[in-house]
Amino acid sequence: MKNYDSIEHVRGESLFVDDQLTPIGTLLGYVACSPIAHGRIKNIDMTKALNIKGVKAILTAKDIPGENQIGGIIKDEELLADKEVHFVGQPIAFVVADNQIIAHEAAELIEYDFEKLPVITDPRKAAEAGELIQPPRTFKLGNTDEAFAKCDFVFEGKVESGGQEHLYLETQGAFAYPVEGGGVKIFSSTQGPTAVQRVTARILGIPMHKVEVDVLRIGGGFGGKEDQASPWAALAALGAKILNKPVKLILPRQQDMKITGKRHPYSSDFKIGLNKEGEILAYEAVFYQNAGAAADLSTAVLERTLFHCTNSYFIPNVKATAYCCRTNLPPNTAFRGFGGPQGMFVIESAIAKAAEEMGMSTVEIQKKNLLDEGDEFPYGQRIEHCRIRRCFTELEKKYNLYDIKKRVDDFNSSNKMYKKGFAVMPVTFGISFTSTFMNQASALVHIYTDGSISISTAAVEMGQGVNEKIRAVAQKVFSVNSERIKIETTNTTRVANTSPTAASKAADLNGYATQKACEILLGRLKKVAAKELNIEQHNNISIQQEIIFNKDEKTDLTFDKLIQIAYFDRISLSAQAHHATPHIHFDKTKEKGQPFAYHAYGVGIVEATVDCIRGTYKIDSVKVIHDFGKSLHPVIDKGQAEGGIIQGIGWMTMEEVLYNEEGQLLTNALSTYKIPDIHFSPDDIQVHFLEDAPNPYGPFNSKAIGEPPLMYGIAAYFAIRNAMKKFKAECDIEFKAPMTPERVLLSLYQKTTVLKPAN
Ligand code: MTE
Ligand code: LUZ
Ligand code: MOS
Repeated sequence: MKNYDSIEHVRGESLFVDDQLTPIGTLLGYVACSPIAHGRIKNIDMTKALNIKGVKAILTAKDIPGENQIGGIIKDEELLADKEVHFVGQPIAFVVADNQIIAHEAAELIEYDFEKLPVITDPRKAAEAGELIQPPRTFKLGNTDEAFAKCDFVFEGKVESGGQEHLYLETQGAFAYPVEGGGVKIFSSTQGPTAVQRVTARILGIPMHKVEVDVLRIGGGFGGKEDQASPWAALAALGAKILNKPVKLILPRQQDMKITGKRHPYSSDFKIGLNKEGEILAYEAVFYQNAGAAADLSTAVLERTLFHCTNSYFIPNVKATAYCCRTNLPPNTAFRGFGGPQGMFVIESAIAKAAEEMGMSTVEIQKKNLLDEGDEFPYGQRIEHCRIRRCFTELEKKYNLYDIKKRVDDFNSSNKMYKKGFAVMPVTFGISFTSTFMNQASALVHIYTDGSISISTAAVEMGQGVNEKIRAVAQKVFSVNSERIKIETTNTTRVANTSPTAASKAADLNGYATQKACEILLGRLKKVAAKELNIEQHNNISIQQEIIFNKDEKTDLTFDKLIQIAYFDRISLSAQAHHATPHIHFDKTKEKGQPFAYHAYGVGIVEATVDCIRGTYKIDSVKVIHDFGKSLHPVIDKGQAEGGIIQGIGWMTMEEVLYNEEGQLLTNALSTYKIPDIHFSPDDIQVHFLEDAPNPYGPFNSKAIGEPPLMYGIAAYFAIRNAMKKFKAECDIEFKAPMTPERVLLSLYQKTTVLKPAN
């Protein structure tokens, strides 16, 4: 169960964009960016910059031969700002020089004359000012007004969740060179090679077939390179095309942090109604999403917030409205969970508030309202193969919640200044791109005459192990040694019209396409073998570990020999196949449909200890039962769960993206933006696979894993909150994440100066 990539990573042998050998004469680029968040460009003076020796060109909007437009869903974003700038860090000019130091120096010498315009950074203020990227959307089930009137308890509240920096190890970048006929070849660190191809073709004013994009692997993406890798590739291509030279652009870390978008911060309101028993009868939520200065993927992210606004619960009466608010921040973008986590944090806050006010346990309310088979989501889909209760039950079997509570209570009664808390987080996450058309992929498989196999798909390897999963699929079909199988780079000339590697769907979509293509080849090979062995029924032929079998009898024929025979028989040893997820649809005019092929399920418990004098805390343990389906690669899947959990805990606790009122990013380095390191990570992370849980909608019964585990991290906020309540029961703690140590202290001590331990 080795993941071959990790061996090369450790040896430093894996290549990323900046490691690839480039021709002598390759030029380096640097992006000159807006220093202000909103204004009109009155003049750009490049005299001083152009005088620097080694500067080859400074390109602006006027140099773009095609359309100066990079917007994916909505065409509202320029590659290089022409007349106005809308956020600090918006690209205005592209400096190309002999090396990056010169390019950077020249960029600093460009002088701008702006007429400043008002800056909005707050999504609620943007909504008030009518700065909406699209009209608000509402998902509805039942009738909340009638239902609230019948509730024994109704609570309202406000919830805030912050942004999150992707912090992929490899920063954004691309290398491009001109090719014969006016085209370009691009090596990009992107999750979406086709997005890069489309945007570059538009910028250069050439057809897509003149742009070839190749991705070997990327050093992490986490959503940050689903759409936002395109501008850097387009700039490198623009430089290459205009100067007729190879051009490389790698964003330095601080610039990457400053100018690229992040997870969307949300500000939300909730209203929850329950009966005395703790059943949730009605729920309303209003989400204000901070989209930043352009749409990017915000409208799709917002939609997923609505899809996941009730998390793992069945609520008969729901009304959720979401606003996509335009502000003067860098356009925010996809980030693991894609708006789902933001929606789930709000319903979990509403439940926590209800539990606190009603004097019930949160877990009791959570459990009482879990989804059952056939329950309807506010978007019309009824849940099938629902495993959320099974996960809950299994978790309780493994870890007696009463024992945990007792242990925590015992600790709290014998400690004055340190307090412990725990929280449970169920996760139900819809699997499919919510834009139905994106749920397609294809694969191209070649078998060479020496029996080695080459597989190209749309999937981009970004550390999530998708290549190993595709290899596993091919190996299962052919029953040959895995060393025979090579997963090729992701390339738009070999595999066209690809969806980005995103939505946790890469292994599903590309796995199915690979399976199909391999089965086509296997079918041909069986016929060749039957002929060779003089057997009538080619259906009786199988390959078992490199040997050809007739029924259950071993023959003398090996895979190598069979390939040779097929070749001399002039049988094609190449196959291409396409896969599209069946039975999914969504009607945006009604906001109803069946957007997801299936759901991912799991339940986690997080325990934390808070130092109530210093405000610091430790996440003690994370215990999870997760439905992995029948895993294609348990080592990778477990790693995905652990990584996602820690990333989720980071979002909820220590990772704080701060902008000042002028829209300047204050947390633009690792000194000011803290992410969980190995010392912060819980010593005890136990991820268990839900047993006997094949998924009929995944290749070989496997299940998507990339994003769902991030949401267990939400329990970290509530574990810390619960510990704080043990220190000071009457403490008014905002539903505001991240719960940084500063926020812990401010919450505990803002209103009273006298220490009053709760027990
Ligand atoms: N794991 C690593 N190591 N690096 C990444 O960039 N991205 C995550 C997840 N796991 C990511 C990762 C995100 S946001 C997604 S959508 C999925 O991987 C995408 O890959 P998959 O579809 O193959 O699961
Ligand atoms: N990207 C996308 C995604 O374009 N559509 C989605 O539904 C999605 N979901 C999760 C992550 N990325
Ligand atoms: Mo992941 S946010 O779908 O790239």
